[in-house]
Amino acid sequence: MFNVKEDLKERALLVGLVRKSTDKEKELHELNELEALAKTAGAVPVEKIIQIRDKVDPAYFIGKGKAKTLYDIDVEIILFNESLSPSQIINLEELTQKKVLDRQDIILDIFAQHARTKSAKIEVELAQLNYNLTRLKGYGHELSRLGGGIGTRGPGEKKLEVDRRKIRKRIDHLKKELKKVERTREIQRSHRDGILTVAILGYTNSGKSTLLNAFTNANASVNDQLFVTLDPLTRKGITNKENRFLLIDTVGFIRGIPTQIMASFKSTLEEAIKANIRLIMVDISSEKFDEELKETVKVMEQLNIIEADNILVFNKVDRVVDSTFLNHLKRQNPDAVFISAKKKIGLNNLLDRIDDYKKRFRN
Ligand SMILES: Nc1nc2c(ncn2[C@@H]2O[C@H](COP(=O)(O)OP(=O)(O)OP(=O)(O)O)[C@@H](O)[C@H]2O)c(=O)[nH]1
Ligand SMILES: [Mg+2]
Repeated sequence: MFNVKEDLKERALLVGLVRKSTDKEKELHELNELEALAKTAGAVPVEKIIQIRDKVDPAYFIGKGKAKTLYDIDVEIILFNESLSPSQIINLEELTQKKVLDRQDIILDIFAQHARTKSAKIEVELAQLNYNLTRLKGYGHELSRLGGGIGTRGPGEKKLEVDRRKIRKRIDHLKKELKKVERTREIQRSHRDGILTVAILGYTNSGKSTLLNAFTNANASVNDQLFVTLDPLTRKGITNKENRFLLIDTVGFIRGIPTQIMASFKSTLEEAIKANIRLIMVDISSEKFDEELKETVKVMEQLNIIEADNILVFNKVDRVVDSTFLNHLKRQNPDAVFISAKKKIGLNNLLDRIDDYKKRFRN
């Protein structure tokens, strides 16, 4: 049957660039992740290409010759795996006659669509407007070039402001609103005195919300998509020794997370920063789980929480069939806890670890 809705979706070509042909495999993995991002944003990825070049072309990123060939590909969007400069975007759009977006655009678009609460909406719109401002700098070029669809909508499907003067005014307004939200959160936190707070951090799709649901009756949204959770969600949990604790689920991380997002999500991440313990979730069934852990550690370093009390949690053990791999990982990470949040395996060990911290917390 002819599917009208599907037909209205924007088709996307995904483009990656590598400096050496040996980096192709890693780039392909990243393009697969970009494909998941594009789908989550509502696009239909139709093709992936990887260009090999010693150096990035300052004018056309992948080089003018290669860029020219993209004109003939039947898609609405060309999605690049790296950030593009404003002039590269303009040049590429002129040459290909298609909408050109980068990794940050697509992440921001997903965030805009998934923002539910007032604070998440403010944070996302702030990040989008700040990102767009950097692109308007020095160019008379208007973002209205994008028309509609992915890359142009703010939270609640509202069209994003494109006028530079109005963007600045809107940013000032949003910042004031965010201050109010932060004050409310601060008050809420001060009411929690004496209860151990445990935040769940980790790469997107690692199973953070699944763990929250397993430990509490949170009913948090769980989905095999990226960035399902944006707002911190706090629920009460209890250990086997009847110690009460507060478990906080929060926004996931991803490679190349826009710095604007990091800055805007500071108030959301504050929940994790201020928590007594952080569970660092890793999906060990992911092919590149080590890279994902590295990315998480990088963000935690930026937030200055890497030296604090953290428990490494390897999740989705039920999906690992290779016991040699699992044993090797256990030997390498003697302090980590291995669980399946979904199948409820190893959860008691994790609760016992929280109890251990609770003892120290009291003293
Ligand atoms: N097999 C298996 N799947 C799991 C496990 N934990 C989570 N999942 C699945 O992994 C997917 C992502 O889980 P979520 O809990 O939504 O992950 P998240 O970290 O909250 O993701 P975001 O909020 O999108 O960043 C879902 O399809 C879950 O059912 C597990 O232990 N085993
Ligand atoms: Mg989640």
